[in-house]
Amino acid sequence: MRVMAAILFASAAFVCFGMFEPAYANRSRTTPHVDVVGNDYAFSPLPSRIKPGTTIFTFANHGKVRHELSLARLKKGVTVDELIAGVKAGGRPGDYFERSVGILVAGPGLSPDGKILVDLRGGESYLVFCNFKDTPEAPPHIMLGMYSAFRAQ
Ligand SMILES: [Cu+2]
Repeated sequence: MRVMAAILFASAAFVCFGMFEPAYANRSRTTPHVDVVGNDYAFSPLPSRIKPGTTIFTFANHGKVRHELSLARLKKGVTVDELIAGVKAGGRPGDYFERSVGILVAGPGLSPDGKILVDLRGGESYLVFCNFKDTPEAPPHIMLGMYSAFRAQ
């Protein structure tokens, strides 16, 4: 349990790394990045707000099953609570998206080779989620709490 708390703390720290560059920094070398860690079945906490503009998302799977980091921009006015309620009622997450931005997939204990480079739009809300299932009958991981949202602001 103590090890788990340490991992979660470290994960939260990674999310902030590189996001608050000083004004004098060389922008071409310091594209802000958000390093997201996935566990069974949650993502490391994301900031509720992330600065708009070019941003890199990375993914590391610290869990024991395969996970994805799926990043989507929500339709205007849609809240995460509405989306989750809609999915619980049998809807698909995509019904609430303006656009799917990108997907990273990683097996247990692994990171994908790629990253997501996204131009975050100011005033828009984004969802990070995993829609994988452990078995065809099991609920998708988003229903187990594997999602996190933020606003580009
Ligand atoms: Cu998952």
